[in-house]
Amino acid sequence: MSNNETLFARAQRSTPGGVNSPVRAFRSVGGTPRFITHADGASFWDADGKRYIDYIGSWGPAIVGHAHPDVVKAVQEAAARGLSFGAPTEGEILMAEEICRIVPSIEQVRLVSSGTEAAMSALRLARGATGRDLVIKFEGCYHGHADSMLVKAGSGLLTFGNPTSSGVPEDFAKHTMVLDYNNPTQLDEVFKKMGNQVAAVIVEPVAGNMNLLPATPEFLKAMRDLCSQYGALLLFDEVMSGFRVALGGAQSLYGIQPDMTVLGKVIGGGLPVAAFGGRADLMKHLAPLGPVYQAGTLSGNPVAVAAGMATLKIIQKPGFYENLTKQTRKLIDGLSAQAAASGIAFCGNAVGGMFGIYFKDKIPTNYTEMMTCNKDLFNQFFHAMLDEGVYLAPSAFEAGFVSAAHDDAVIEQTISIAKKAFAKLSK
Ligand code: KE4
Repeated sequence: MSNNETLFARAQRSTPGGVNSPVRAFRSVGGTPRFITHADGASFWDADGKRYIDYIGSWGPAIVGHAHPDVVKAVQEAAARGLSFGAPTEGEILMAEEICRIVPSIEQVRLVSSGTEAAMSALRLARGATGRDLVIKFEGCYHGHADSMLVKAGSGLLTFGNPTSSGVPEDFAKHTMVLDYNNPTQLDEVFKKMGNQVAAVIVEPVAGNMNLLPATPEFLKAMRDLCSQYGALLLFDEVMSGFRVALGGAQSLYGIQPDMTVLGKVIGGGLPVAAFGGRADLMKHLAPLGPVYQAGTLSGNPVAVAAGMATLKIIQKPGFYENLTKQTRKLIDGLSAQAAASGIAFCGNAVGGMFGIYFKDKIPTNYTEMMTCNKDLFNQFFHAMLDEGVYLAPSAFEAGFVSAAHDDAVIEQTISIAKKAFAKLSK
């Protein structure tokens, strides 16, 4: 047995599925999860001492590369001053000011410890500020595991959602409506019928939880206009796209101003920091100022904030995003060329430092098209790459992530490994 297999067997005795987050269990791709011992730059190593080029980067946070010396130093210095105080610190002010400066739609921001917590709190605030209950989300988008977000589309257009998870009461799901991503006509139809009941529309403006699927500009513009017209709030969930597709996130690429934004991942640099923020007139409803309660023991944790601030400093260096975008595009173009040479139906897409690969002849533009990607071919490709030391997201329906440490040598090595992997695929 490999050390990974031994560790996985042992882990399953004390933790459900042997993991602390389901996607890590490799259930979508099969096989044994790799237990990581350490990471550096674009790579990490498993319990058998094998090196991998890492394309998940902790699902986004490791944008400057693993164990970046400036980030490690900031964490060490902060930790030496104490790990957590349960009292305000200057570092939290500096991070809040930095977020408000980088994302102009955010006038005030509250720090929390996970994307789930940030999205859940933002939705509660939207309901408290509008006095309305109904929330609209879109199929394929993921906003963390709060009860009201674990909902799938109802049977008919105007029927309310049904839980996707056991343990979520029907009553919780009925205030969530699930519509089609990139379908502005349907959204318009729903708003015409019940727009004045909608507290908020929450969307991943560049979706990454059904694989990479960018919103069309028309979709986001319709959303913005309808929310403004009917007094609903537009929430951009930029936990994944924030500081990833561009410094200012997807909202800076599309030029659309949401009422609130949910952030996470990159702003913690790998430690637990997430945030929600937006118009000051909305944020004033939050405790201790207003009646919408929200709290957290480790919110704004000084060591996590230190990691985040060090990361935000690095990503603001001149040329950071130009380079990240160039390297990500180089990866996608190289993989596509190798797939074509092998006669495999494959295509790829990229937005900034985020990418999607699809075993399909054209880039999907909605959830239905995404679901027709060849999952079996992806799984074969995933393992052929993993065996040769390239670690992709362990699911055909997740996005991939490039870091500043993915230089030309790393990208070229990945592409040459992919050439062999494509050749192995059964057509
Ligand atoms: P967390 O609670 O996992 O910090 O954030 C939830 C979340 C919210 N919104 C978006 C757009 C997200 O992508 C996420 C989390 N993303 C997943 C990746 N598919 C995290 C990986 C995992 O669940 O282990």
